[in-house]
Amino acid sequence: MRQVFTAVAVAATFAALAGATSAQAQDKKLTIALVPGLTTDAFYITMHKGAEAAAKALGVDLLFQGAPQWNVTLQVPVLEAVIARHPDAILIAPTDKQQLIAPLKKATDAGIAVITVDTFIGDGHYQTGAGDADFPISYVASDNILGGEIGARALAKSIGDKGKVYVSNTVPNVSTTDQREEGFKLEMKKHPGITVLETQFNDDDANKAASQFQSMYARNSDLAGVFGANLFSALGAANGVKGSPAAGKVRVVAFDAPGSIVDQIKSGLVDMTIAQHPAEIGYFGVVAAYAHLTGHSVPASIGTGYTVITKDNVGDPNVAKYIYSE
Ligand code: T6T
Repeated sequence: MRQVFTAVAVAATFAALAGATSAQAQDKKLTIALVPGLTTDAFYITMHKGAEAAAKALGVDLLFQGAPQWNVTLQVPVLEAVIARHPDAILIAPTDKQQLIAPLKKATDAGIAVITVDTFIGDGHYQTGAGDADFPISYVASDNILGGEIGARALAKSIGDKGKVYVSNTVPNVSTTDQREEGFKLEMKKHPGITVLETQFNDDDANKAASQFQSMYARNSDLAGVFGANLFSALGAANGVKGSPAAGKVRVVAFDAPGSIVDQIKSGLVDMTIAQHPAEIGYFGVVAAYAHLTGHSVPASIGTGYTVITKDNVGDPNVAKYIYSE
C-alpha cells in the first residue's frame, strides 16, 4: 500500500535527516531542477520560492526551467533540455498524465531521479512495481479529489442547495484538475437539488473561460453557480460574471489564491477560494529529492494542505500568508 505522510510528519523526519547527511552532501554539490507546469503562473512562482528555501537550507543548486504556457508540446523540449544538463534530480509538474511518461522515462534511464510535484503521471501510484509509470520516486501535492469536494460543498451552500452549476476546467488528462472535477461531481451526487451541467474546458486561458461563462449563461439564464477548477478557470469565470447581468446572481467558488482572485473575494464577486500550499510542495519536493540522493528512503506520496480563504478570514495574517506570490 502506498504510504501517505502528512507534510508535518515529513518535516520532522527530514529535519533530522538534513543534519545527519550534511557530510555526504558536502562531497558533491547536488543539482535539482524544477520544471513547472508553466512559468507565468503565481502557483508555480510560489512553488519555486519554497523550493529555493529548501535548496538554500540544504546547500543544493536549484534550476528552474519551464514553458510559458500549459502545453505538452512546449514542456517536452524544456524537459529534454533539462535532461541534457544532467541534474541529479528533476522535480516536474507533468502537463499530461500519459504524454509525459515516455519523456520522463528518459530521465530515469539517464540516472536522474524523478519526483513529480503538483501533478502526476499514470495513476499517481509510484514505486509499486506495476505499470509503466511507477518509476518516479515520489509525488508531492495537494489532495485534489478532496479539493473538488470542498469546492462542491461550498458552492452547494452558496446557492442554497439547488440550481444549475458547471465546472470551468483547463484541459482533460491533467491529474490535478481531473481529480478536482471528479471530487466536485462525487460530492454533488449528495445534493439532489443541484444539476451539474457539462464541463467547459478553456485550455488554461482565462479569456476563454470568461467567454465560455457568457455562453453558458446565455443558454442557461437560471444558472446558479460555477466552480473554477484552477487559477485561470476561476479568474476567467469571475471576469465573465463581472459586469454581466449574472453579477450578484451567479455564485463563483474558486481554486487557487493569486492576488487577482483574492481581490474578487474582497469585492464579493467570488465567495471563497481553496488556496493550495505551493511553497510547501516546492519545499518538500526538494527535501524529498535530497533525501533520496543521500541514500534515504522517501514516501511515495507526500500530501500538503489547503487553506480556504473567504471575505471573513482574508484579513487574518495566518490566512493571508497563503496568498500566492506573483
Ligand atoms: O491549480 C494549479 C495547479 O495545481 C494545476 O495543476 C494547474 O493549474 C494551477 O497551476 C493554477 O493555474
